[in-house]
Amino acid sequence: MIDHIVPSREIEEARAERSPLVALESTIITHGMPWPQNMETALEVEHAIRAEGATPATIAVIDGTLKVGLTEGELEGLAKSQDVMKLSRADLAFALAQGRTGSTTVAATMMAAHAVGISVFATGGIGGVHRGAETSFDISADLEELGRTPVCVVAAGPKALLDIPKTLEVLETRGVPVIGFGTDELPAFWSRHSGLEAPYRLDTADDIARLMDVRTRFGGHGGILVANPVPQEAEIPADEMEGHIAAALKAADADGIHGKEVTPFVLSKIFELTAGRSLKTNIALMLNNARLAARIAVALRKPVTY
Ligand code: PSU
Ligand code: MN
Repeated sequence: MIDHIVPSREIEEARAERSPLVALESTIITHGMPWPQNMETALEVEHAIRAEGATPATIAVIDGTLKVGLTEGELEGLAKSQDVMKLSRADLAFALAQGRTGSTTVAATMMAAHAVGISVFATGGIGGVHRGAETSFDISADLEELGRTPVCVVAAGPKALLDIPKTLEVLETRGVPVIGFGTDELPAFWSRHSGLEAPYRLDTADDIARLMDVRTRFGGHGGILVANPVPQEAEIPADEMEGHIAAALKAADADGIHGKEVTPFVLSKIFELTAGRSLKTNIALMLNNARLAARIAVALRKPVTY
């Protein structure tokens, strides 16, 4: 894969200086948020990471090249496009081989980040086990990737449209530590509460860096999921969200939506049903995750003490 990756000059310099880097995905830009909020958020997120002393590395495939670190023009091209591919592990090589343009999901972003030595990544919410997976078998490749690729993913929990208990079970099976950041409860993306206990709790970026350092000493280890609750003032309570989620899932079913289209469809339906409030929450949690990821990346560059 490394032959197909082109890091930007800024990313090359940051790597040479061993300065802290944070990977960012692009599916949230192309399939997760509408224009122009997607572009505004992408820029704000990069700014928030710089303000913490780290360098943002947004990842996407542009005309068959896997780019790490995008120009503002490239970001805008993606944010405005209607027809770019959504690339997970199964799609990445195809897009590169065919010279296509596409955004990377959590899974594909983890692959690219790891290939260039970036070990911290901020997203909104990871994919997981969909409700009804016992018949549809729809389980996001994000979980498989967390099980195999050593990158720390900072998210506001699994997206609440999923089956969260089953998602936690699969993460445990795949050997992925799930850490509630500053909370005993697993957050549920738009809401701070899921009613489920987080397997572990840590309260500082240094603690997360120490966990990553210890895990690096294991052979063949995968990723870590840091579940960072949405800020209180931006949250939509879980009982309120549940009605919107049920309605959006019903609409997806009625429209025959399946496979990789489910998540983008449901997110945009929920945006309509909440009259845009879900998007404000998504933006707030994304910024919150970017800041924490940057702090972890900075903490990783300090000597670890035991
Ligand atoms: N976080 C968001 N919005 C998103 C996503 C994450 O706030 O749209 C994207 C990520 O790229 C994640 C994908 O990998 O949704 C999950 O898609 P699927 O369920 O098809 O695996
Ligand atoms: Mn799926």
